[in-house]
Amino acid sequence: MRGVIFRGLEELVIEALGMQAWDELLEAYAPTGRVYVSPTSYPDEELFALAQGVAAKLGKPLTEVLAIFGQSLFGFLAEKHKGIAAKFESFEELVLSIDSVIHMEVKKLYDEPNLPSINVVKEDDKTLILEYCSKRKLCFCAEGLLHGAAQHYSRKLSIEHPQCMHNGAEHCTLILHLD
Ligand code: MNH
Ligand code: ZN
Repeated sequence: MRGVIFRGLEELVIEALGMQAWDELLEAYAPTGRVYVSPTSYPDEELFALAQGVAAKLGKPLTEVLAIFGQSLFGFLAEKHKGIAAKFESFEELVLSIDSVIHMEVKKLYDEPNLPSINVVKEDDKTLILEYCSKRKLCFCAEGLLHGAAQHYSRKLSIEHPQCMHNGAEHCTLILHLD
């Protein structure tokens, strides 16, 4: 995973738990002297270990921490890549463009990024169906990112997750219900 994702986690942890908590997590789960640089790649296991450490500190399940992280990560990425996120006039437009525009731009900015495959179809005025597939199985993080995007457009969103890679499915299905 890119440094930018670790920086997003760092920002959230410092905000929620303070600088010392982040230093303790680095000490426990990252190699000595680790500094996260946005365009550089670091091992996925390191991100999972840090997130697990955050979960332990908060006494919350990892899935919940990944969802909270995803939600704050949306704002962080949108701020960091203002041009990309500002292209879209609505939540629906943004979500329909994750693969074809947003992550396509990411591929131009970062050398060989590790991105999921995301397919979205519009079911009706209030419903989008999203299929998520990635060997990293970060579907809970994806849910959080979608909630962050909904917040950005002041939309009320609820998500069903009837099919999940964590239960052996070949992709996750997320049903997005808008008000
Ligand atoms: Mn996007 C990684 C989903 C919006 C830039 N993105 C990921 C991952 C998920 C994801 C899930 C984790 C990797 C994986 O699952 O295999 N991203 C989304 C969703 C939205 C989204 C559901 C909107 C909602 N992403 C954005 C926006 C940007 C962005 C906006 C920036 C403009 N995403 C990234 C980058 C990575 C990433 C950068 C990390 C790539 C890497 O580590 O190589
Ligand atoms: Zn899932």
